[in-house]
Amino acid sequence: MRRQPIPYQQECSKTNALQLSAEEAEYFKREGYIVKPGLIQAADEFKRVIEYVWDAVPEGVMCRGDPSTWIDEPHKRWPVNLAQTLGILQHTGWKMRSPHRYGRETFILEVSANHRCVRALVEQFLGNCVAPSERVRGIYLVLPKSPSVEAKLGPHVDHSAAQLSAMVLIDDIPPRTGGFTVWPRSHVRLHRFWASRLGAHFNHQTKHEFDSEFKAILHDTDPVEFVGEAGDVVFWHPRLIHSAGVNYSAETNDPRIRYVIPCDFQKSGYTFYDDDDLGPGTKQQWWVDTRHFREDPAPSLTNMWDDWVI
Ligand SMILES: O=C(O)CCC(=O)C(=O)O
Ligand SMILES: [Fe+2]
Repeated sequence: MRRQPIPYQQECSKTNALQLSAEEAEYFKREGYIVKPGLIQAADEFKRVIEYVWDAVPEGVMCRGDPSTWIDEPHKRWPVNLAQTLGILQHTGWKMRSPHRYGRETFILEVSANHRCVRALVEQFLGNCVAPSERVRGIYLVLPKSPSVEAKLGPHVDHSAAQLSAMVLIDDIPPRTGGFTVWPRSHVRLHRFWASRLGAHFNHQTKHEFDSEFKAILHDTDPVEFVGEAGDVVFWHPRLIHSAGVNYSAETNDPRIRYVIPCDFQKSGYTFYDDDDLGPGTKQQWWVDTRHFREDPAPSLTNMWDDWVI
């Protein structure tokens, strides 16, 4: 039996939202995430983002005012030819993203990756040499699952080459409503099995050890599911095992959709290159704003936090 996710509860003392305290920095290093509640105060802009999402929904797929259309397998009505221009709707997950449009809009960047309060935090993790973001991954939705359908978490690691990632909550997310979910401490436990500190490739000589540690983590670690309110931001280490949550809200009298904007950050000044084999690049993982770089060293027992200012 897989462990059930525990809804996030604030674990660090309350601090000034714009400051990363020493306690929060230590917590982030150990657990792999911290939450900054209410970091982005932009209720009107968040409403606009959600309207923008609904304006893009293709005719006949689902209706904003009729939750039954979110639940009765709308992925089966999703026009296949829209995957490149509008993203895919797979089961209950719609990743609204595209190479040139969705995820690159100035108004989306301004309420997420490039918001001044997000940048203030990024600077306290990585220093002041992170270029403004050119894109976020997109707007990621989790629709309520039909009560008659089984759904499970999909724990995985990303191949993003990012140094720091963030999830911006665009709407309130109650428990069991699809909240982003992580396996705390997995970033540290898996660090040594990668080919480089941040790149997308596994070290193939230790791939079987990676796989058994991955399994052990799922077995011994309770996942944490981020619940919260619009404007909360979860900063997370991109090496964490994570998953979109399962949205059970169709089983309540308040079916609701989960909306988040995933963002990625890295320091500038390196020799960046596209990796067409495993991304990010124009062919693979194009939705990530970070790149591989030549100076990325092999992982060692001591180099996990080199380049960070925490
Ligand atoms: O939608 C989510 O909560 C998770 C998305 C995810 O796993 C990803 O962007 O790699
Ligand atoms: Fe992921």
